Amino acid sequence: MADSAMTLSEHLARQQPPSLPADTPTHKNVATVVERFARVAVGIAQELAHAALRGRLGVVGGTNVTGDQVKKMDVWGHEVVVAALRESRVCAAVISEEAPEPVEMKDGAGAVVVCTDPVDGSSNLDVNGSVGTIFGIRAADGKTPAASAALGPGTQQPGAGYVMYGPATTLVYTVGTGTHGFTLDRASGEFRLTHPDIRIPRRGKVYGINEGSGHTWHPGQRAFVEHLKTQDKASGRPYSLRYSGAMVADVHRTLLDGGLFMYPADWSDPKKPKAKLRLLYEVAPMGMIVEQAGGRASTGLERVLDLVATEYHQRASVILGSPDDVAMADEFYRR
Ligand code: FDP
Repeated sequence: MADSAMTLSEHLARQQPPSLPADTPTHKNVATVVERFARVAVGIAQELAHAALRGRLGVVGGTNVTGDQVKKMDVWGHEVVVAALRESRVCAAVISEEAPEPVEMKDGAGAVVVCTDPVDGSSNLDVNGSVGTIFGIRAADGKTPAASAALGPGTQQPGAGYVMYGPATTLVYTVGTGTHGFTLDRASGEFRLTHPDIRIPRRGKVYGINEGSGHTWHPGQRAFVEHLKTQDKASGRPYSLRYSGAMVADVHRTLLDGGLFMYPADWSDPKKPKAKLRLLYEVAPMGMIVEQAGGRASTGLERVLDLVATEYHQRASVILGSPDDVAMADEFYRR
């Protein structure tokens, strides 16, 4: 099967994205970005496999702009992703978790702005757990700084994707024509189509959340998780809890098996709820991927793709997954 399945490039060439506003980049530019991420992912997967042997595990010291401890692989991942996107010549700017300011690319043709978390879930690195790369694509608008074009709602993304580095390296992308999954054939270095047109189950049996923070949640969130844990055979409860601590791995499981991935905000001060995950390069791309698979992505109070970013490293809460499960979560927030 592996050798005959369609390659990522062949698949991208067959997509006909829905018509987008005139200022959106061409499908070719968006496809170029997806292919660049695929190419760089082959190198990241290899580096991850040998990181302990090459002294690449551990922290560099210091925290990034969003306050996370920076790992050596975070810095290396940022450098290789930015270099690959620069070389593609279709990027006007890159917004990366590991750079306080966007990287402007004046030498490129500049059709797109890419938002990325090059190595997401990096607290899993030192324990040989799964990690990922997430990217969201935005149309450049010719203005300076170019990165400011990314400050719109997630509905304006012409494409998004992620790579999961687990037992296999998997790439999942959407350009608005469904959500499609590919597996890296390590022998040839090609990503081949293994999960065409992923459809998330309408309802699941699993939820993923950091329950240790339960005391900080919105009352609706607390009541909802209690509901999921309460036994009721007729409605398939209790749900099981699965949480890897890496967004990519938790979203990937949710996409394939259904259920929920949730990272709610800290509502300890209800006047200033504090979210953790980042809107431009975590929540919005994953929101598009899940919606394109027939799922939903919400904050509990609104659709995440309608959230408008005003800052590059803005945070947002997220409840994503099976449409009926997310609708149920929204209902608990409204009560
Ligand atoms: P990490 O801090 O390890 O980089 O992006 C942040 C993220 O991982 C997500 O990948 C993950 O879902 C979440 O944080 C885990 O946070 P908690 O440790 O607070 O559960």
